[in-house]
Amino acid sequence: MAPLDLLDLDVPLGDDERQIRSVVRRLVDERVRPYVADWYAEGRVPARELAVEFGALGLLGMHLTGYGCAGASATAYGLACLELEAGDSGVRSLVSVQGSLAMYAIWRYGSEEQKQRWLPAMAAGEAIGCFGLTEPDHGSDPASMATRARRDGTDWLLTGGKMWITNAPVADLAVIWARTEDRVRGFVVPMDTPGVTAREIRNKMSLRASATGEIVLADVRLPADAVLPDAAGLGAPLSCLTEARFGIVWGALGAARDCLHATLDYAVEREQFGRPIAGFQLTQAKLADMAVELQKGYLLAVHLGRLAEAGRLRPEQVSVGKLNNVREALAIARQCRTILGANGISGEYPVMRHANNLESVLTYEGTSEIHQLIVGQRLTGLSAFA
Ligand code: TGC
Ligand code: FAD
Repeated sequence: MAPLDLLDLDVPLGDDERQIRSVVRRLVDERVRPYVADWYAEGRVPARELAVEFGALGLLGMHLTGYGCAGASATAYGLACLELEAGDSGVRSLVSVQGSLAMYAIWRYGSEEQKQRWLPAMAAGEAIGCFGLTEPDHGSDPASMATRARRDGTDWLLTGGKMWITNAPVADLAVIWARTEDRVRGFVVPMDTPGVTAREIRNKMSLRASATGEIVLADVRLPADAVLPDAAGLGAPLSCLTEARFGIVWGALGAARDCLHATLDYAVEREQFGRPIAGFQLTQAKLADMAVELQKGYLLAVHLGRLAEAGRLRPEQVSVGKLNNVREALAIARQCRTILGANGISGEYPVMRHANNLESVLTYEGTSEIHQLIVGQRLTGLSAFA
């Protein structure tokens, strides 16, 4: 975190964790930072190239074991997410969706055959996955999904559609969640299966360095072994979300840190009324408050990481982290923008890009309201969802 590290936050980290962080930070400095403003402006990301490079470094499915995955600690995975998102939330999303959603679903719920077929290629970045839960009419409430899977002999027929799916336009496979006669089940769907189409969603004002798409499923015929055998019920996709939300708890801090770095540099250099704006008390109050929030968010993330490593992390604890860290990261990004004045809205600085990205991060993987309700349910024992 240095030079924003007021609390010696590295103390609880192991050598391997610091090393992974350094490697990812260097990768982001070399392969993301110099180009990302252009990708963002042009609304594109070289997903395939990046996936292969990330795969070579073991970043894809890095917290999973076997099948070519690195088997890193939860904290190491979190640190990698932080560094990736310091580059851009879209780049972290590419890695989250691949590792925590698509690969995790297959790793946790797939057959041995499915794992052998997909996971090594996905870990290497040679196959890109996406995760289709959200639908045009069902976002926060996936239990109401309209996508259906029905039996036709031994085959499955999939009908419906998924919306806002990260990586869909560039994916080789999708993990699609659909309602069968009795419960929600997951299917591994190669994107070249007849009846599957993916359309890129254009004109996004946020997460522009990320490919987002709509998937249409028109009577898609799948063999019997396309179903994830161990995924039965909505708990299966929701458990995948817990994995990805954990990465976001960390990632959001990276975007905030990058904003604060840029802003500190700027405030020290920029002079008004004959002195650096960093010397004004009002600016220092903003900087101090933001640095304090960043440190608190980091301590929370490390705590959740250690709970995960002890096998004790509960979904509502991840909600505490996602709710707090994304909300605070967005507040930091917006506050940083004020310190940059007019330059705050310029693409020459990363601040507005991060702020815009964090608007998506606030919404995806469970909106902040949904996480408030999850925490509220835990506190009161009462569900306020419906
Ligand atoms: P509910 O009755 O509460 O739960 C159904 C079953 O699931 C279990 N469960 C979980 N298990 C693991 N992890 C979790 N986080 C879980 N949450 C619930 C639960 O125990 C139950 O099990 P069982 O055995 O009793 O059946 O379900 P509900 O229908 O009332 O919904 C609860 C709610 C609203 C919290 C849930 O639907 C929700 O989280 N909604 C938000 C949807 C969401 O986050 N979508 C994200 C889509 S993916 C995405 O956005 C990717 S963005 C790209 C990127 O990550 O970078
Ligand atoms: P809605 O559910 O319609 O919510 C709209 C508003 O109503 C929100 O403020 C919400 O908090 C509020 N609200 C809803 N229900 C309640 C309630 N019970 N009480 C109080 N307030 C409520 N999905 C995937 O499956 N895979 C992906 O890869 C993926 N990638 C994404 C990438 C991007 C860039 C974005 C923006 C979204 C992505 N999503 C993905 C979808 C994302 O998960 C959903 O947008 C999110 O879950 C919210 O659903 P919604 O947009 O339909 O909003």
